Amino acid sequence: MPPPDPSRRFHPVSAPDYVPAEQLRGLQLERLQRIVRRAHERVPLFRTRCQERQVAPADLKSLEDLARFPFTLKTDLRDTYPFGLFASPMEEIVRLHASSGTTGKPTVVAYTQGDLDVWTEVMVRAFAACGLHRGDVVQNAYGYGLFTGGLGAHYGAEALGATVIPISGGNTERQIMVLQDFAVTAICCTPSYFLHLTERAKELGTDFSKLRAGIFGAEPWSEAMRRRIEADTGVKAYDIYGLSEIIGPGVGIECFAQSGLHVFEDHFYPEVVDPASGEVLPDGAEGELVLTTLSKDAMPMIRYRTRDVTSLIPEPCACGRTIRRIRRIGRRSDDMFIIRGVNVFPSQVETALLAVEGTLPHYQIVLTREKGLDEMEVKVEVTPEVFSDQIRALEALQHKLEQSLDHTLGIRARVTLVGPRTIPRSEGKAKRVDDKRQI
Ligand code: DLL
Repeated sequence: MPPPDPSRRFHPVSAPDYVPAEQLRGLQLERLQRIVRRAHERVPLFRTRCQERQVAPADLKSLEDLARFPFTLKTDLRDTYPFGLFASPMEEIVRLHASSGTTGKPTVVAYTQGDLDVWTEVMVRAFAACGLHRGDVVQNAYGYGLFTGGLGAHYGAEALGATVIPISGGNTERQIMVLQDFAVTAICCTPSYFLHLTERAKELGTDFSKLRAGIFGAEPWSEAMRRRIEADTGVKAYDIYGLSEIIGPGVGIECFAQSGLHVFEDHFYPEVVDPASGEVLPDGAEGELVLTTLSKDAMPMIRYRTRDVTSLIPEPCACGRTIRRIRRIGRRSDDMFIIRGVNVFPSQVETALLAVEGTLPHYQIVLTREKGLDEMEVKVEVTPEVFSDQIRALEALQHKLEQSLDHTLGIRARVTLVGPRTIPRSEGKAKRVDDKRQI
């Protein structure tokens, strides 16, 4: 690896990934006390919740005391839409991003310049953990825009001193041309998109001989998928995790040992709780990941329920990092699914369908993977009157529904109209999503 460039603001080698655990706990407590005070002073919803639970910032004397504080939920962002959880005045906020909410409106997140610096720092540490350095050519195929993937990876790779190609998502043929012609050594994208890229490249008779690392995340993927990618392409596939509400990508990443994701615990404090009772579980036990931002000023998140299911790995890692790891996230405790990197809640689909006249509230979402690309079909029942209509009228309705879905979700889905009472009724929880995607 080339020597660090002293003119760079962030030095992966001086990162606190290796500090002794005791020192790290001290730092976490100090930061936690500050951020809880800040949220209590500036965010009315948090203050009210604390009062209801009869707990105050002064009660936070140890890290374990955090368990006495209230959770923050995704619906809290919706209920205070758009800016209700901000703890900084607008003049100090330099960036907004957004991700899918559970219904029509997105959830909005904010950053001060200091927050962006923290984000860049954790992304530098993330890239360094999987062996990237100055001289690497990084094709950043995460979407740029309101999604945090593009800009998060961009700033991190640039601050690391790598050469960034800000290609964003989509346009597969151009991605393949750039991968080859620009001698790309690392790619950032969703694992399913990488599968699609490699399938298409094979069809075109192209290979990516210089590509050695993929930084894949934003959706669940499996060990089997990693094995497939690595065997087929020779690219080392690293899992990166993050979520907009906490910062974006860079909450955690795998190191060369590829056995769990190191969480940048000096900025994001992890707890794992029982999804039903909310009780904190011991290290090693599987449950829902709850994260608290320790240094984010614009929008501190105290005990944010991620709905991502994992466990904390207590054993030390072969790489020597002292920051703890979480197991790869395979599923969620709610019904959100991710398609082509976009988060979708069935409730959003429902909102979009019911906005159009002539449909019944019975639908099923079928997810498949064709040539490595995720496809979404929505089967929806229509009223008997509509169903006996002319084919033209049915086509028009189908088109309207597809437009409504595109408008609400920001992705294309195929709509199939079906007759009344053809979608299986359930006796308990409706199974809205039939996920047929393998690996
Ligand atoms: O997906 C941030 C990100 C961008 C992460 C690029 C990694 C790479 P959101 O759009 O807010 O943010 O979606 C967050 O995506 O709660 C998980 O359910 C899921 N997710 C993200 N990374 C992984 C991963 C970005 N590595 C939601 N494995 C999270 C499994 C993941 N699920």
